[in-house]
Amino acid sequence: MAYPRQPAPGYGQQPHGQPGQPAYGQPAYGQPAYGQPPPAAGPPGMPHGADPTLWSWFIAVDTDRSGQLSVQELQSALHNGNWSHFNPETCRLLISMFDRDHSGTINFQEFAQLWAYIQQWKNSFDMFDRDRSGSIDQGELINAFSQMGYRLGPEFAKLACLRYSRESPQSIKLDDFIQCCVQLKVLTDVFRQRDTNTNGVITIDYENFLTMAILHMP
Ligand SMILES: [Ca+2]
Ligand SMILES: [Ca+2]
Repeated sequence: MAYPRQPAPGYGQQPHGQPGQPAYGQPAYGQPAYGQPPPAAGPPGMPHGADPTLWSWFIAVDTDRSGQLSVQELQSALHNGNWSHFNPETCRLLISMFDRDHSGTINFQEFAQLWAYIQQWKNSFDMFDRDRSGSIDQGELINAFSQMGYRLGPEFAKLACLRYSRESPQSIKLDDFIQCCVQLKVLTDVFRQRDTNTNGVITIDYENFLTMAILHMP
């Protein structure tokens, strides 16, 4: 596998904008556009400006009525295209990314951001799933890495398929794809911080390697 010597634009990023950011010129999430009437009152307890559908969903999966979603509760809210639930590792990873107050659970506001983030990955996933099979195979993964700005060879894509696929023959569902891309990005960012002359090579001793792995492996 080769580390990109000259990162392409959007290196390691989703092709479509930044997670959680509204598109330029779009109203922020949950905010009415200028000149639009305010949204109708939603279900009881709904935060001001919230999406009523998303709120209904949140309270439906918050089975212990804590106002927060645990890994298990989030798992029951998230599905792949074939209606299989997201795997617990991806749910844990997503919670760790959006749990701003480090409570180990996510509140409604954090859930809304997480939801928007997943929708962006879903759009990318659908674009990379060229044969519309509902999963990403090795060939599609090679193209996905390339489109995201990574310069990784077919051998790495083969390994990633083996690592992240839960099925035989190997194919990657949306939850596995998100997990793969998030981990790849975090580890690439850590590598790049040390690769100060951007030649794709770092020198690291044993203990530093373990420290890097323990601190940064999402
Ligand atoms: Ca809860
Ligand atoms: Ca496919």
